[in-house]
Amino acid sequence: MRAALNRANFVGGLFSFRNIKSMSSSSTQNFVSRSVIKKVFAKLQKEGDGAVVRRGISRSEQKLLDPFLMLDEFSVSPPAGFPDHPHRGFETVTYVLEGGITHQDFKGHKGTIYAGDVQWMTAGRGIIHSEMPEEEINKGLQLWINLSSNKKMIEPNYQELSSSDIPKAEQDGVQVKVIAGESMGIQSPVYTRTPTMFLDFTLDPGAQFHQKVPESWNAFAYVLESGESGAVFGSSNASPVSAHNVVVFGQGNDGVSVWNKSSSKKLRFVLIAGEPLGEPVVQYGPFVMNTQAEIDMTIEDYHYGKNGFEMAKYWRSQ
Ligand code: FJE
Ligand code: FE
Repeated sequence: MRAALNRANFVGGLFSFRNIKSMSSSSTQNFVSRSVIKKVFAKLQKEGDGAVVRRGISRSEQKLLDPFLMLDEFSVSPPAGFPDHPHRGFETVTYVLEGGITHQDFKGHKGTIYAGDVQWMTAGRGIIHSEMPEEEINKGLQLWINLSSNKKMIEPNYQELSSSDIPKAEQDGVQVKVIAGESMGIQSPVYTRTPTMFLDFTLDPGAQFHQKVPESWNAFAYVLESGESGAVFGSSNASPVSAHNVVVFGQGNDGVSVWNKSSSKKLRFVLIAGEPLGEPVVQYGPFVMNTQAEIDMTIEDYHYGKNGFEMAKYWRSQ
C-alpha cells in the first residue's frame, strides 16, 4: 500500500472506509482523493459597467486557495461590459464558453476570443484594457492568478489560444480540454509563471475520473453544468454539488476523484490547481501587491502615468 494511503489512514478522518472499497473497484488502484473542505455558491454581483458576474472565489477564499485571487463566471450582453480599467501584479485568464469577448489595451493590442478560446494575460507591472462582449449572449470564466513578488513588475504578456490550440483527450466517457498543465498524458502549451493546472472536464452520465494533482498545490473545482445529484467529488458517497458552486479541496493525497452520478445529464466542471506562493496579499480592486506601501505606489503610478502606466494619460479604447 502506498505511503500516502498509510499516512491518511493513520491521521484518520481524511477518507472513509467506504471510499477505500469504492477505490479498489475502480480502474486506478490506491488513488486517495483529496476531500472537499468547503463549498461556495457563486453569488451574482455587479461588476464593470452594467455587467453581472457570479463570483466563486473572492477575498474569503484567497488564503485557502493561494495563488488564486478571483474566479468569476460572467454572462454579459451589450451595452454592458468591462470598459477601460487597469491591472497590476497578477495574471487574468479568460475562457469564453459562449459568444465572444473583444479586448483592447493601451499598447495597441486588440483581439476577440470566441467560445473555446483562452486569453492568458500576464498584467505584470501594468495593463489598461477594455473587455467588451461581441454577441448577444457572452459567457465564460475569468480566473485571477497571483504573481510572486519577483514577477509582479514584469513586462505584460499575452498568450492567446484558439480552441484548436487547446489539447483535448477522451477516455471512458471523460473528455478533457487541457488549458494549463497536463491530463491524460497530454500537455498544454501555456507557460505558467505561477505553476497552474486548468482543466475543463466533461463526464458522460455514470463516468468517473481520478486526476493527479501535485501534493503541495491548492486545488478547487467549479461546476458549470450538472444533473440532479450529478457532481460528486472526493469520495463516491459524498453529497452532490450543483452548478455554480466552487468546491475547495483539502491538501495532500494523490489528487481529485470525481463521479457523475446522473443517469441522463453530462457533468461539466473545471479543475484548477496551483502552487501556493506563501506571500502576503494586499489587494485594492484590480491591483494586487504584497504590501500596502506597494499599493499606494501603484495608485500613484496609475494616477501620474509612471512605471508601466505611461500610456494611461493618452489612451482610450475605441
Ligand atoms: C474588475 C472593474 C472591472 N470580472 N470577468 C474592476 F471591469 C473588472 C473586470 C472583470 C471582468 C472581466 C471579464 Cl471579461 C470577466 C470579470 C471582473 O474587468 F475585475 C475590477 N476589479
Ligand atoms: Fe480586466
